[in-house]
Amino acid sequence: MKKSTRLRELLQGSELEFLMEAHNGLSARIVEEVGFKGIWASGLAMSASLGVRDSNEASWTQVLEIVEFMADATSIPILLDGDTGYGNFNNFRRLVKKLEQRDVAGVCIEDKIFPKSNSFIGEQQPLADVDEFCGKIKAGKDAQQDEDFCIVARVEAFIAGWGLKEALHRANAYHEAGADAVLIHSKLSEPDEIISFMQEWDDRGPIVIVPTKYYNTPTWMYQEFHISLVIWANHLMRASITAMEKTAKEIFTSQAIVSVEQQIAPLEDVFRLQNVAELQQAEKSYLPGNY
Ligand code: SPV
Ligand code: MG
Repeated sequence: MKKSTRLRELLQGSELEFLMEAHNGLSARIVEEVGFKGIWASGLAMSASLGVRDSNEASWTQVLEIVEFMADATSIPILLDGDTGYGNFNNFRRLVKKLEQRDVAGVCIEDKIFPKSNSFIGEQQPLADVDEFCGKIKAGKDAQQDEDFCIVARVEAFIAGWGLKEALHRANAYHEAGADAVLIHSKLSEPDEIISFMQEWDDRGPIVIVPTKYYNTPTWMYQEFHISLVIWANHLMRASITAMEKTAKEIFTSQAIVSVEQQIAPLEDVFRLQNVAELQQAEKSYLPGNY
C-alpha cells in the first residue's frame, strides 16, 4: 500500500493513532524499528538538529533534503511539518509537488505568517487571514497528483490567544476548504482548550493534536474525545540532547572513553540502522571478485 494511503488510514480510521517525531534518517529508522506506524518530521526538531531556530532559518529546500533522507531510510508514512507552507499558495503548491516526488505522505501547514515562530515562544503570534489560508489549502489540494496525499491544516487560534470561537471558525473554514484533517494546537498544561474544542467539533473531520505541554493527560482521554491522531512531536530530539550532553561532559571531564562505552549504542547498532548488511549482500552480486 502507498505511504500516503497508510497516512490517510491513520487519519480516517476509528482507532486513536500515533506519529513519532524524527528529524533525520537515523531517528526516522529508529521510529520505524520500534513499531510506530508513521513519522512526524518536526520543524522544531529538524531546525534544532541543524543548530538553527524554528523560525524558517533553514530554507524549504534544506528541509526537503532532510525529509528525503528520512523517506529513503524508512517504509512508513511521513507527515512533514511544513510550517506556513514557506510563502503563499504558490510556494505551497510547489512544496506539495516536491513532497509527492519524494514519497512524503502528507504535509501540515499552520495559519501563521512567514517567517513563523515556534508556538511555545512568545505571546499573541500574528495569524494568517482565514481566506488567504483557505486559498493555500485549496491550491495544495489542487496541486497534488496522488489522491491520497494528505494536507493537514493547523489552527493556531488557541496559541495566539484568540479563544474557542475563533478556533472553531478557522477549523471549520479549513475543513470546508478541503483539508484532510485539522490539527488543533494548545500550549496550556491541561487539555482544557482541546476538550472544549472537541465538544463543539462534533466529529466533522479527523482531528490531530500535539500534547507536548499537556503531557500528563492520560492517553485514553484522547480516544474518549474522538481524537484521530496524536503527535509525540519532539521527544527523540530532546532525548538525544540529554544523551549527548551527558556523554560529552563525561568524556571531557575524564579525558577517556572507557566510562561511557557501556552507556552508548554499540557500533553494531549503528551498522544495523544503516542497513550495512544489504550493502554486503549487494557486493556479493555486483563487485568483481565477490560473485
Ligand atoms: C514541531 O514539532 O515543529 C511543531 C509542534 O510544529 S510545536 O513545536 O508544538 O509547535
Ligand atoms: Mg513546527
